Amino acid sequence: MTSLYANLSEAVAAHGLALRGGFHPAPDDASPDAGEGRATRTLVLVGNVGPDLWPHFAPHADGGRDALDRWTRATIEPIADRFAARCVFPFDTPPLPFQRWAMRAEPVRPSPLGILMHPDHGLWHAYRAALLFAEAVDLPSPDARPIPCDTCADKPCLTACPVGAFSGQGYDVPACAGHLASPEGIGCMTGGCRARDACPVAADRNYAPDQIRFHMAAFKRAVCG
Ligand code: B12
Ligand code: SF4
Ligand code: SF4
Repeated sequence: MTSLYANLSEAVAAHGLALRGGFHPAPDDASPDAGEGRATRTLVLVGNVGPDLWPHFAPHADGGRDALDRWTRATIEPIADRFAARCVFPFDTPPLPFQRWAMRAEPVRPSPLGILMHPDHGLWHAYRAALLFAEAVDLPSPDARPIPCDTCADKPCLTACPVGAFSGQGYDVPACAGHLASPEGIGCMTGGCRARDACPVAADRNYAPDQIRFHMAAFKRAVCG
């Protein structure tokens, strides 16, 4: 018999999305309930990895605000209904702790850039939704691989930003935003974040150029207004 996880994986893959593991939440995981006041027994993450999402989403990139968030909601809600789950999103406010959940669900840890590093996908992945189940769902075996940052001696990601936004003191968002708003920021706007791009891990899983430009435009709107 095929498992619910396998069927769900197939349902999201039809839209260029991927299951990103799951876990059975404890009280300090801050999981929302599964709807109608029922506790969440299993939380499963949905996201995108490598270039797989873009061909599915690109026809819906309508130039309006939050196009990817709107598409995600329209895509995931019917799947959640079909599998008797409630869905929540990384763009919900106040923000839900998606990165903390990801560290419970799959072998990811913060890179020196802050965004999570995955051993197979490098920095080329993101989270799009969490499905909350009132019934326990069987999950794949835990994957406890270390992340490549642990053994990356040179850390080229830390020196590639033209304005030094990653100095070891965290991410200097105002410095990054100032650069993106200036004429010199064109390199980042068209080629993507230089720091993220400098990472050698899974370089062949980089997003397509159109997807890079789409995310950079959305990011600039978020940090520059
Ligand atoms: C606000 C926000 C931003 C802000 C501020 C980010 C910052 N570094 O200060 C801005 C607009 C600047 C931003 C920028 C970007 N973001 Co952003 N952002 C978010 C958002 C919406 C909320 C983050 C938050 O405040 N969480 C609050 C607490 C409640 O959640 P949390 O899981 O506990 O998160 C924190 C912990 O992970 C903690 N943390 C860090 N290290 C460690 C270590 C340990 C051991 C623990 C326990 C916790 C911990 O720091 C996290 C952030 O504060 C999340 C989506 C989400 N809901 O998580 C995306 C998110 C973090 N962003 C994401 C991305 C990809 C980006 C960008 C690359 C731009 C882009 N969209 O393409 C840049 C790069 C930022 C960078 N280098 O850090 C992805 C990261 C995916 C990944 N691989 O990790 C997320 C998860 C969105 C998504 N859809 O997947 N972002
Ligand atoms: S360059 Fe090295 S330290 Fe930086 S994100 Fe990539 S693997 Fe991690
Ligand atoms: S987008 Fe450009 S300015 Fe901003 S952190 Fe990345 S490399 Fe630096």
